[in-house]
Amino acid sequence: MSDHALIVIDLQIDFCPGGALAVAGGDGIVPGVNALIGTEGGAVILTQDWHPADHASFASQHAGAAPFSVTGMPYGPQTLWPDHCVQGTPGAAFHPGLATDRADLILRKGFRRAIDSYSAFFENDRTTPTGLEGYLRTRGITRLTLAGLATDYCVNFSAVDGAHLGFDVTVRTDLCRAIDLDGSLAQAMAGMAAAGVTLA
Ligand code: VGL
Ligand code: ZN
Repeated sequence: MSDHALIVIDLQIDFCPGGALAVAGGDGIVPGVNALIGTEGGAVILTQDWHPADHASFASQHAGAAPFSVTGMPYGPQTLWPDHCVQGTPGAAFHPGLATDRADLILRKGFRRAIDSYSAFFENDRTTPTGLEGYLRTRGITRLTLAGLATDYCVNFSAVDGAHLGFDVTVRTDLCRAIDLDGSLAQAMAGMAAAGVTLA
């Protein structure tokens, strides 16, 4: 039994060039991620950002608000995004080149209208669990390798939460790409390092 999981974060069409919330070079990591999926012996988990069309993280739901501005939510500040990864739309699908067949688990997140979910472990109120921790613990998994999109949002929040929960977390920064809003990438790298995440 392996104690390792590879977690591929949000490698979806909307986060790749041409998508609704495109991350520069997002599609460029697909071959490397597929190589990892093929060589890692343990669990393979894919996360999928999966929002209802009226999700509260969309700028379109806030009169006069511009995408990439910040608003106050009951749980704290929330960046407002262009509509993206709407449930069942082509943009919410995994990148067509991603080797999804080998995945043990596909974990969807961000499906509650009123709350965003960057982390694969907790929603943005930082307390509502996704269930991933229980899945990993009941499988005896203690070591995590993360890759995917975006380095400074969903990868970052997942990595830091994983480390705080006591998992041994490595982020393959060569197999991640960032949005980088107002220094968010530098902040994310410092935050992950401070949390004890190995940046490879
Ligand atoms: C993400 C912003 C909004 C991500 C998801 O996958 O990093 N970023 N939704
Ligand atoms: Zn999202």
